[in-house]
Amino acid sequence: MTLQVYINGRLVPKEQAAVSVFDHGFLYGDGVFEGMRSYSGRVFRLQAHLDRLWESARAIWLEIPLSQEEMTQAVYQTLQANDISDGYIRLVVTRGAGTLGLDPNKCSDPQVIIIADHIELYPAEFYEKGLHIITASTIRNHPAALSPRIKSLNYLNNILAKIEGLQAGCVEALMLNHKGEVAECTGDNIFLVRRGELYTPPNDAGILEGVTRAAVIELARGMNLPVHEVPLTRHDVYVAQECFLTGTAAEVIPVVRVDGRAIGSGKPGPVTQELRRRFERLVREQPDG
Ligand code: PXG
Repeated sequence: MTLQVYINGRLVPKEQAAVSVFDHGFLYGDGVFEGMRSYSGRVFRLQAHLDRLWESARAIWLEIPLSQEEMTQAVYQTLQANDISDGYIRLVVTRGAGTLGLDPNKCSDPQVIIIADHIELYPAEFYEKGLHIITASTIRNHPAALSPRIKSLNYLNNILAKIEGLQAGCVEALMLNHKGEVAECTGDNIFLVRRGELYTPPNDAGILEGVTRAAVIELARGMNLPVHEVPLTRHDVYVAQECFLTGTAAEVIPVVRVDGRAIGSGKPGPVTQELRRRFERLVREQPDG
């Protein structure tokens, strides 16, 4: 069966789902997006993803031509049309077609696209053995240039860091912020365990406010595990007992080596494994929203 893509209120076969070459999303990366997952037919934390999409849009002066209720219906309609219960959902809102100039006022028709597909998971081995990552030399966008809190269609910053990681044989790469502090990875947030407590960079450290990150913080608090959202340096990473990443695609994934150094025992640690187990339970239990 051909994948059906939602575009501006219609479901069409993927070959027909297209935007104009004059779309400012294409010409300038002028738009916003979300990546979400559904588990057993329910979208995990849909409301949090919609809120982030709407905030990203507001930050770039883009009005989404749908209500959140309409977007919710469209998301489920797209999942059902493709008979997907465990999948990946990409929401994209572009500025729409305009002229070859920058002026967003010349764009009249924001494009709303929903793609629901089967998810490509990391191999089980990555979760059992843990990831090796490196620190990229490409830093996260300076917040005064383009706030990392905006999930915009311009991901070049992260793509350049991802290339550095791939060239070093790593599927993820650590990015620092403009102050040299630890920010996040190219598509995942980072956590450390030290003396049995959890550490993660704060929202103003130049990170995307991850939905998975927020869920893991809640889980940790439910385990009476103190969570510190504080600025971190690479030194903190190197001396941590455990390190793991969180993200919609990876969920909770252990990191066992950073820049060639073993983290803690060099094996996935007990806190990481317990949080991963609890997260797996949470995504299956979670009511809509
Ligand atoms: N940081 C960045 C820069 C991200 O892009 C996260 C952290 C994790 O956020 P969530 O809300 O997912 O916990 C992201 C999320 C992809 C892909 O296709 C990227 C993300 C999510 C899903 C898929 O590479 N980025």
